[in-house]
Amino acid sequence: MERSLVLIKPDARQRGLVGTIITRLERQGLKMVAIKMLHLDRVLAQQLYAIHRDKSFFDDLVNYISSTPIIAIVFAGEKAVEVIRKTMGATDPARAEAGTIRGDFGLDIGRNSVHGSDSVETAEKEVKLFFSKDEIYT
Ligand code: IDP
Ligand code: MG
Repeated sequence: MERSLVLIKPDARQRGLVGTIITRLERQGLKMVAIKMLHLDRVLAQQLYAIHRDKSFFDDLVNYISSTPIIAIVFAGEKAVEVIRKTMGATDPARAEAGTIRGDFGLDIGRNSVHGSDSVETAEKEVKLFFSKDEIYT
């Protein structure tokens, strides 16, 4: 079964949107197989966003995601990566469609409420960054 990593970012957790976001994803038929709350250290934040290392917004991104605790979740399901990306909506909340998580709850491009892996390959890497094998249920 395909798996993907979802992070509920500081802005959404602080505003009490954790349950709402999980519900929206579960309603797509995705099954939660692992979950934890954690305060990212800068090293893990830099690993997660390594692909953006050379971007102008990299430091802001790392500072933000490691600013206050987040929720990390592994969802499993058919085409999980694609289903999650669609449910999240476009990266910039101003461009994300109504009815998507970012469209409805995102504040700006940095504080856009959720992270979701962008490919099956990335998903497997990201899941391993956050969870050990024995923390993931089948
Ligand atoms: P994604 O989260 O939709 O996969 P990415 O391009 O992988 O988007 O970027 C990772 C995160 O970096 C985004 O979720 C967003 O919070 C932030 N980001 C992306 N582009 C910009 C930008 O142009 N300015 C500021 N932050 C950005
Ligand atoms: Mg991405």
